[in-house]
Amino acid sequence: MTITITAFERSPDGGRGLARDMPVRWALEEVGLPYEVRLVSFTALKEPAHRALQPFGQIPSYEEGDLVLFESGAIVLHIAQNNAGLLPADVVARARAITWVFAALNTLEPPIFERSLAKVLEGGEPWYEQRQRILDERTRKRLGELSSWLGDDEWLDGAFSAGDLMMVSVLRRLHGSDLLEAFSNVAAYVARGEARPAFQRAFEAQRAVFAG
Ligand code: GTB
Repeated sequence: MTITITAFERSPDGGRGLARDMPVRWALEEVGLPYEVRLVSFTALKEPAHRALQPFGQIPSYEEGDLVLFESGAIVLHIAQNNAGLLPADVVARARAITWVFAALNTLEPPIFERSLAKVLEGGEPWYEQRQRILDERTRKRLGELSSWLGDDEWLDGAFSAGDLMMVSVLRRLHGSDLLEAFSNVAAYVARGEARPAFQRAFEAQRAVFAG
């Protein structure tokens, strides 16, 4: 069955793979599923045809036969639950891996996302520096906690899983700041994720859109 996802026709990140089609592409590459990409303009995102797939007028959406999904986390979990490679077979280990998907999206991402949003939306405000310091501190706290958990391990909870895929995807937003580099084991963890052949294929595919 053909899988079709949506992605930005012109991503504001200039091909750095920070938009949320990237974890979906990466998951599909990890499990070896072919997929097609429908590129959507900012105008088309808000039109009824796209909102029928993604109620909030955003990318990514995911179509597989009659099944339509949105929310990158739900899409990655769907892919992981129905194909080998991203979730362990053992029930307990599987539940732990799923827990890390939520930890990435619900615990790590909020301060990281808020920080990058503040830069774009509030960068010109007189109080921006002060706000940025607070958001940096919140981010640093979570990175410190993650760093302590990870220690010298390769991945968060045993073998590479959807939890690592989502965590690395979230942490990549910190590239260009000095926050990630302050936690050398976390920086090395992100680099390990980015070095995976499936990540590389996904990254090149989204970069080609921007270059093309
Ligand atoms: N919770 C949803 C999910 O996880 O799927 C959020 C989806 C979402 O935020 N989509 C964004 C979008 O479509 C693109 S990824 N925005 C358009 C709109 O809302 O009108 C967020 C994003 C955008 C740009 C960059 N960047 O340029 O670096 C990074 C991330």
